[in-house]
Amino acid sequence: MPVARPESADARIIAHVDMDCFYVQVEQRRQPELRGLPTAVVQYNEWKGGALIAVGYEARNFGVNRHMRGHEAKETCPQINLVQVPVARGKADLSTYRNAGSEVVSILSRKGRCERASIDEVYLDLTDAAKAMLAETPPESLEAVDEEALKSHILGLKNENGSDSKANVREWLCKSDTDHREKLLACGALIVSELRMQVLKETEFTCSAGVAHNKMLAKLASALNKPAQQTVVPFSSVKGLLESLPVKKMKQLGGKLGTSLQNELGVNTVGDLLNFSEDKLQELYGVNTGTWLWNIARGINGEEVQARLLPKSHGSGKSFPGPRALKTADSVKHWLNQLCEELNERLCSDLEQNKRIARTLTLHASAFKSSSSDSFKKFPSKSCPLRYGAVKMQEDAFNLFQAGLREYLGSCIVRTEGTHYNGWRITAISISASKIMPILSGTCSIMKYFHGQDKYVSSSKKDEINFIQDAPLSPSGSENYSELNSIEPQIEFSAEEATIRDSVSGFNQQEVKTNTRKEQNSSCAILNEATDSFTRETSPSLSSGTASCSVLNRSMPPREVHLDDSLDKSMIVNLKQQEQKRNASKDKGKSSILNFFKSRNTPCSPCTQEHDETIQNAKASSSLGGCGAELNQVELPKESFFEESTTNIEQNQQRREAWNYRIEDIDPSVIDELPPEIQNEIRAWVRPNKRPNLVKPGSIITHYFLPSKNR
Ligand code: DCP
Repeated sequence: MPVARPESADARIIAHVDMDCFYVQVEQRRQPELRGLPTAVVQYNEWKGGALIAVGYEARNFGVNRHMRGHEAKETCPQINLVQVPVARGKADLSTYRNAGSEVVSILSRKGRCERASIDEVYLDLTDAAKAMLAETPPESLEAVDEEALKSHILGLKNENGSDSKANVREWLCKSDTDHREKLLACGALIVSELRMQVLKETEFTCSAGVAHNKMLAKLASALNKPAQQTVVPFSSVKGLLESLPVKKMKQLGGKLGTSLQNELGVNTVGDLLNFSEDKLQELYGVNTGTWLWNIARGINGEEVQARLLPKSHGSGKSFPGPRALKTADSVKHWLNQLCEELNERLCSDLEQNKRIARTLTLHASAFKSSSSDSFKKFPSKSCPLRYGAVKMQEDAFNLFQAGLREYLGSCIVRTEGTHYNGWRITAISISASKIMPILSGTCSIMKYFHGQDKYVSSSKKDEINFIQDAPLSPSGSENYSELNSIEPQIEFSAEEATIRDSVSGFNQQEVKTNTRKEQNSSCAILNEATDSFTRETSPSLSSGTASCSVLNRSMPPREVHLDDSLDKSMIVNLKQQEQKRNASKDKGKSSILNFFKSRNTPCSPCTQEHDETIQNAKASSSLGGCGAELNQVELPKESFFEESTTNIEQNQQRREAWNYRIEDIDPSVIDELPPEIQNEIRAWVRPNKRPNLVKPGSIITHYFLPSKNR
């Protein structure tokens, strides 16, 4: 649902930059002989020449559009050049386009806060840059205005008969007797034209932009004049822009809400909304949506530009239209394997380059039942904690599929192996990795914090850094799956192949550049190869919402992350900073949690146990809940099944220490003393954990750590 956010009283200068026929430009850069010629990029599918996913402007002039297939495009424009999207694993490989998008982002982000909104579009908050320009070199002081800026479209600026439009634009940009907000907007226009020229110079790509006082208006404006142009929206032109704008064209009004406005209120343009009071809109659509509608009718939108250069999630998908629909579990498995391989590569690349890990794996599918009255029932999306490594991911993804299929089919018996046909068909399938966060935050941080950097920088040949993170849920038990309500599918399917459109996600900055797949897999696989005995488990009382902190928090094995040398270096810097912070706060609160942790080797509960060595022990530890120990135990890795070197064993010996404490012994008032990353973690411990019980005898731990599995 749209969220109404009040707009700040201070003027903001926001730009939306959108690449022109992006994939075509990328292909034309790769094959310069195509420049200036009608060109389109088609999906990997030979049926009727493949679906067009990007159409160059020269081809558009001949009437070619994105709804056509290759054959139709050829009929419409016989000289068109159709370039097939790169292919890997039998599906489209968009990494070239993602990387090209990253090149652009790295340039655009030089002037202000930058939010990468999709593979080829960004929002920029240029308020500070515009203010600085106004203070230092106001437009009216410029001797010459850049030619590109003079080509700007200023909404509402009328060209008097015969007057030179560039002269008009110059006058508008350099007006000295205008309102402060408009002056800032003029500065924004100058900055954006400069950035666009820089993008062209460094990447050879053209882009279009909208410059306005908020994101909504900037986005609308960027589409008004394409390609290679920019449009500015002064305050005085907002009403004119919105009054004739079809309501369905507005972001978030393309679906049911827009249809309802049309059918129930006769609202066809955004301007028509002005006929309704805020009260009325709230009465009809609820307080929040009502206010949001009232706001957008007036061009009000307080949404902030988020500082985000990296994707929120990664996705990989494929569609199987018509007769190509998947009918057997084996064929689903085959394709899931391909998708997981790709996803794993991208995650590994993200880990290496951006030091981020993803937490949640989600499966989406589209299906139909050939012989059922509810054949249009939606296939439920399923998610589980994400395990790195292609094989583990494949296993989890297939389990998610099975769980989804069970639910989708209801009482029907599901046959998941072999080729038995059960009357279901899968027409599209995708997996995505979300909840991506920097590796330094989250649960791993507390271990680093309390054990110091020396534990993490080994003297061995292969430097190691060990982090602890959440252990995965087993995807095999349906109680461990969560419905994916909060994660928007980030993948769109075009007619044939899955088209990962990367709206908000799916792109990956500087992805897969140097490393081979094998290397990536191996580095990432290690993420899962851990044997520590640390976890946080939720007791039944907590999961049912009781605010008790008396829980036995142990028994789930975390994962170790072994990272390469380059990461070691950045880690060392970070760890040093943490060390400094720690030293700085040493004298702070004698009664603090820090003091408590210092005595970590002293068991504080009769139920404290030495850490468990093996999976079996870890599994058994779940039963410790029965002793009522109410102990939270964090243990360091003792031994790795997979790291056999003497050095590693020695290191693990060193780490053979545990600190124990009772959750209830933590004085919440001292949590604020801790570094932010630790605070988050502790807070998560002392509040009811939503996660259901994780350890089920015979389920995930053994399953996950069996040495024979996936190594
Ligand atoms: N894309 C895709 N599948 C779709 C839509 C788009 O794979 N259904 C890809 C190809 C596009 C790129 O995303 O080049 C960006 O999409 P846009 O909607 O921004 O369209 P273009 O950049 O191609 O053209 P325009 O200049 O109109 O923005």
